[in-house]
Amino acid sequence: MAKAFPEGFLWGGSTAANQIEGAWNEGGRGPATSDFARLITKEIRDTEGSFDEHVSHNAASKEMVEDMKAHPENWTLPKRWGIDFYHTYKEDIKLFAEMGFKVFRMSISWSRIFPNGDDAQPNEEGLQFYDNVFDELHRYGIEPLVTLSHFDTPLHLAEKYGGFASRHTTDAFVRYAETVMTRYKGKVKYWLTFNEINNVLSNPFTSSGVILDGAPTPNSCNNYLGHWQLKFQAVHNQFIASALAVKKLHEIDPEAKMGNMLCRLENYAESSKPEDQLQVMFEDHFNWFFTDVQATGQYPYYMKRFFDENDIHIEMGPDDMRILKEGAVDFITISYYMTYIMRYKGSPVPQPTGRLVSDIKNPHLPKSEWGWTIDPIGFRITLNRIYDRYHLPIFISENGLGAIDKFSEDGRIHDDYRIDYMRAHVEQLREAIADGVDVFGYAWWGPIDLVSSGTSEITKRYGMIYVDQDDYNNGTHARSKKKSFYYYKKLIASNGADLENNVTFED
Ligand code: P53
Repeated sequence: MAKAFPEGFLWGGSTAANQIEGAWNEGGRGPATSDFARLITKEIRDTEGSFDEHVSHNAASKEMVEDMKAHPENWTLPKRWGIDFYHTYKEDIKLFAEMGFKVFRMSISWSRIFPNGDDAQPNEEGLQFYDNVFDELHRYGIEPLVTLSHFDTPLHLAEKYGGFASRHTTDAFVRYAETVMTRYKGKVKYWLTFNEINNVLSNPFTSSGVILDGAPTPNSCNNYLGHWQLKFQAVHNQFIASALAVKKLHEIDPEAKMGNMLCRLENYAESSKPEDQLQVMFEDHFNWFFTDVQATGQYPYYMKRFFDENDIHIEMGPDDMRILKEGAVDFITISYYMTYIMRYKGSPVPQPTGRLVSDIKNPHLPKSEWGWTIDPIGFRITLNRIYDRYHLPIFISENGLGAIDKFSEDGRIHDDYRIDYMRAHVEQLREAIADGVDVFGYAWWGPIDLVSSGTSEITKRYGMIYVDQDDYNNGTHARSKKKSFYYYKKLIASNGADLENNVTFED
């Protein structure tokens, strides 16, 4: 057996309200941007084409949202039903407890609390729902780690203000944050502001409620490049929202901690040409940027050139720099799925790609069925680089493998590929900790099958718990344990020491 992880290490799983809860129009909840993310199946990707293997979150134009509202019957919108966690949370949390979870990362659906985002009073039924969820978690000694905004801005704020393009949305967010941080004081110790805040560059609508003009192609947001002025303004307004939430949390509950959440893009040069390495530096900057601001409370030097050369002017309030400075986060969180390859684009002037999936493949690495490279060593590298840069404790808020699961003849899912992925990543996580990196928890993305963020498929399964439903919500919705369930349970019970895959369904 290998060495155990540090005592008290938080093993667990990670989800988002918009991908599990369903019940989109129950309990007083208002519509959110995620309710307008259409299903993008493999057939659609193959016939209509896509920018990446992964297609971005669609519904980027006013026209599309209007059409979805007027003719919902023409669209498949799976985030509206999720996996029905709104009704099954007790049963699902019981299964997490059986695996031995110490932490459950989840998000609050903003429009369950403020149905329009800017209502005079919060919706008590929504507040009560999360009280129930937190109480249920604590019954089993599971610590909730809660994201305030995970790709589900209230639709009303998107339509009225263009989401975070306007400072009105910042104000609405701060009120929402204050409401829930006060209500759940003592129940929630760990908070995150915005999920994968860098996603605004590729998916402005779902992540930030920014609606762009112009007609996107039907299968995806064709605006993932450009629109920098608008997107970086939205980013700035989110930074302010985040900083104010940090400050408020410290006032409300000095014991509680607030983290950031970055979709960490670790980049390798395609060759040993210095130009390719320069491109890595550019792309790195556009990824670090978000955490640089949230962790240090300052805009990094390298953005000035990009803003100047692209005529980007961020509108800032007189107190903004002070607010940022006072609102630096307490800890760092990342999602880590894959690494990327960079090739020089021929310009010495930095430009972000705005992509979340690299278009150049690494010949040395295997890929998932969705084309995401599998790179456990990259995980160790990225953890070292992050720690080296910020010297703050790190929590892994997402890591996982989306795959097609099939039942074997014994009626079970032997998902050894998922176990292999997890083992390899946890092994590298242990190496990073041995290197001296301060990591205090690891949350597997989608411990129970859920609706994919990027494509709204459930057939892109991440779970150790199988949910019997297809992309159109047909099925019994019954939960069953995959082989990885037993693996993770054993791994947690040994505090990370038992990495061998010798589990059976009888364990
Ligand atoms: P899905 C792109 C690339 C890496 C992570 O993603 C990403 C995305 C956006 O789709 O998002 C995070 O479901 C996100 C989760 C999401 C998960 O990764 O597209 O925080 O909401 O489900 C996996 O396979």
